[in-house]
Formats: sequence, structure tokens, C-alpha cells
Amino acid sequence: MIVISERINGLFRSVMKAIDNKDEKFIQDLAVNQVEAGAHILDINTGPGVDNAPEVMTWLVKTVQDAVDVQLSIDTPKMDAMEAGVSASSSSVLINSTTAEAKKMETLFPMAVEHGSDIICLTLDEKGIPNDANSRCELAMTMVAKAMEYGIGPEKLYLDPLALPVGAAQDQGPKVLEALGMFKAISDPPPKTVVGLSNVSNNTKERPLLNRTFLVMMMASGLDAAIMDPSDTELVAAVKASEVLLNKKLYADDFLRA
Ligand code: THG
Repeated sequence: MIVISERINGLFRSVMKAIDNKDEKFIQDLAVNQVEAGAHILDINTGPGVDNAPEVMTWLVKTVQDAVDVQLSIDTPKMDAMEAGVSASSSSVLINSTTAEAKKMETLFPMAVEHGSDIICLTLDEKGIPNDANSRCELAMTMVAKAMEYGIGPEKLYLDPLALPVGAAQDQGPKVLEALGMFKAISDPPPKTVVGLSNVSNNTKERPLLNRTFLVMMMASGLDAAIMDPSDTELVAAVKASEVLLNKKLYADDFLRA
């Protein structure tokens, strides 16, 4: 499982405060802590509240890269902030994300080609979030085909079926699982799959339990990567147990420590 840390995100109050105060030490300590907890990639998001998103994104990317040496996922719906983050990075990033909207694909696929980036394809378009697995798959195919026109192969793509809060869209859980399975049949080799895990437990009382239960289910359906909190030790233990049970990692008596 590719672990993408969700924590460098202005949605978190403490991170928003650090952004406001240009507190490099706070951001760098958090980045180091996330990598030590097992993050392979750090998702970088300014949060919705900033009015100078390109500058904040540039500052976050440089601040984090002065402290750790892992791939960054540049997470923003704003094209100017995306361009700023991708350009500021000293190594190739994961673009988070395009949708199936023509304007976005026509901006972000060339940007990915220019910078050698990987890119997340969120299965939604101007009509919103699809309601079932088939329409998620149709949007995924549209994006995989369009990426190919730009010479971007499936090994650079992460398909995201968009996990939704169980309290608000309970019927979508099984549809996300079904879509994950279908995505793997889109191309050979298949694209990777990813979700924003904590979406599922938004505004619930049992966040850690819901997060780790859904993550295990999605891993069984073929999930390759998750934007999640690697400092949640029970969540990480569930990932390790799943990797052993799905025959992805060799069993050893001390697999939790491996
Ligand atoms: N897909 C892709 N990218 C994504 C998402 C996705 N990026 C953003 C998001 N979804 C994944 N990241 C988060 C980060 C934080 C939270 C949820 C998802 C979160 N934060 C607390 C909250 O809002 O309640 C912050 C509160 C606090 O503790 O201060 O839940 O789906 N491609």
C-alpha cells in the first residue's frame, strides 16, 4: 500500500495557524513525523481559506522539501496554485487532481507531461459525482483515454472513485468498492487506484473505526494507495495485517514490526 499522508493540509486548524504565521518549524516537524510514521508521499494542501494560494503552495513545497526527501502530492483545485506547486518542487510530484472536465484535462495532462508528474484522476465532471460504479468507470475510461492522447501511460495514473461520508451518502460505500474492482480492467497494465480515506468518516463519532474498516475493504477490492493519517497506529496495523492476508507481504510472526 502506498501511504500518502493527509496531514499537511490547511483543513487542520494547527496547520492553518502555521501557514498564517509562516511557521517553518511546525510544518517541517510534521513532515518528518509523517515520514517516520511510514508516509511514502506527502499530500500538500493549503486549505480552502487562503486568498494567495499560489504563494502559500510554493512556501509549503519548499519548506517541506528542506526537511524530507519524499514525493509530494500537490492537492488543489486551483490551476494557478497547482502550477506554482509543481514548479516549486525539486523532484517530480503527484498532481492531485484532474477530473473528467475537458478544461482541467487540457491543462493538467500537458503539465504532467512537462514535469514528468504522476496524476490522480478524480471520477467526477461538470455534472458532479456519479451515483454508481458504472458511471465512475465511464469517467475513469474517459480520463485514461485522454491521458494516452498526451502520451501518459497507465503507470502514471491513479484513479480515485471518490469516497464519500457514510453519514451523508451511505449507499455509496459498496459502489466505491465495486468501482475499484472495475478500474483494474480498464487497461493492461492497470492504472493505480487511490482514495481520500478520511472523507468516509467526516462528521461521524467513530472516525478511526470507520476509516480502518473501510480501508481494509478497499484493499481487498484492489486499492493501491490511500491519502490517510499514518500516525494512526491501529490504522497502520490494519494495513499491515491486510497486506499479509492478501498475500502482498510475506507472513512472519512479527509482521506488525516488519
Ligand atoms: N481524493 C483526493 N484528494 C483528496 C481527497 C480525496 N484530498 C483531500 C481529502 N480528500 C483527503 N484529505 C483529508 C484531510 C483531512 C480530513 C479529511 C480528508 C479531515 N480533517 C479534519 C476535519 O475536517 O474534520 C480536520 C479537523 C482538525 O482535526 O483540525 O477530516 O478524496 N484525490
